[in-house]
Amino acid sequence: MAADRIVVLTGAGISAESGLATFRGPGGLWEGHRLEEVATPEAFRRDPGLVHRFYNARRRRLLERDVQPNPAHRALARLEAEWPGEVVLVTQNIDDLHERAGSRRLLHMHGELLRIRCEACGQRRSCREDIDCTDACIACGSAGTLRPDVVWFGEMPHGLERIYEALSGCGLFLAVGTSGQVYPAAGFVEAVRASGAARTIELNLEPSAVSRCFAERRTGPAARTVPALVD
Ligand code: BJW
Repeated sequence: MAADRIVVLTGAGISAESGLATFRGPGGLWEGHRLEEVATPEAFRRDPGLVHRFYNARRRRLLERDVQPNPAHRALARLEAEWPGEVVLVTQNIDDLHERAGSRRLLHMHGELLRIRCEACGQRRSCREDIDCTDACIACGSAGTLRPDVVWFGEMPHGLERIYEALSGCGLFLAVGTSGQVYPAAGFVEAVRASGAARTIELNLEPSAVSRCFAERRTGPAARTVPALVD
């Protein structure tokens, strides 16, 4: 049964051809900053205005008409619909392009851009507008306590127990468009290899930090390599 399970891990590279910037490298989202210094709860406390402006801009970009799922997102949705076994899609991305492409069994391990949460009462809600650091929470009325519902460095990613359960004994593990620089996601391939004889395939434009851990590699843009693998 588990050997029929496919686990797919996606990263920023899968959404690049939909018009969303990746993090690292030239033109990356945090160019000129050390990502580990800005994507942290401490950075948010230091300068909440800057962090809100950054996520407001990304939220607005995500909601622009030209940002749409690309053939890679759609191929993974088809895989879920058509594979007779189980497909578990784990994304590090905070965009909603997998949902829009039709994926249903999806886990956002680093949170979601279109959600905010209140640090005072914990309420989470969907959000498609700009957030200001003085805005009040509609549930508890506290002002200045809203933050993007995303996972920064030093915070616990979502769903890890379910993810490791799915990885354990799966038949195929695919990693698409991720640089392999952020843990625990970068360690998933090792966990799979340690737990059984799964086939492991990396799809990326270039070698990642963990390429050597994969048995197979497909090089090229995800919008080409993912449909070629799935169909
Ligand atoms: C294409 C393409 C095309 C481009 N087609 N491909 C073990 C060892 C060392 C350190 C740690 C460790 N375990 C934990 C840590 C600490 C830390 C960490 O990893 N640090 C590293 C710097 C080493 N990890 C954490 O803190 C994590 N939490 C944790 O481990 O909790 C456990 C714990 C907590 C507390 C106490 C005790 C234990 C949390 C990590 C959170 C990461 N958050 C971010 C921001 C999310 C919100 C947002 O989006 O703004 O997540 S950082 C950023 O990096 C974002 C991404 O999801 C993540 C990964 O980036 P990704 O997707 O790989 O993008 P890029 O840009 O790096 O790469 C793009 C790739 O695509 C490239 O390879 C291109 O080639 C490719 N590409 N175009 C195909 N068309």
